Amino acid sequence: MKRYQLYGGGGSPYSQKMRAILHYRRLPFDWIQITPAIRAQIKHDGAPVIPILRLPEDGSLHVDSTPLALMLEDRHSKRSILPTDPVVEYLSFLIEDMADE
Ligand SMILES: N[C@@H](CCC(=O)N[C@@H](CS)C(=O)NCC(=O)O)C(=O)O
Repeated sequence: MKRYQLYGGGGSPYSQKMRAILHYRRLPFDWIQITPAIRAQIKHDGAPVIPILRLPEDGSLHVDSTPLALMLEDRHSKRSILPTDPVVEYLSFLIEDMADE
């Protein structure tokens, strides 16, 4: 499998969230510490935030950790992070929504 690339910051909780998800899901990825020079090189249409995920197949760049996590759910079936019980899944989304911003 080709590798994802995750651009993020060591002190960025959203970056660490995505890093933890990729580790847990055992998806191959490269961690790239963001710097002003790297930030200037990578262009995308999303909000100017980290983390930024580069997809392996087309190099496209995507932001926003919760949609990124759900994108990974669509793309990979093993080691899902979504609870199987629908009630717990609802609570998980509720907590996620509350804590995200
Ligand atoms: N909703 C976004 C929030 C991302 C966010 O606010 N990231 C912060 C760092 S933790 C950021 O990039 N701030 C602007 C900056 O560092 O230039 C997500 O979940 O990824």
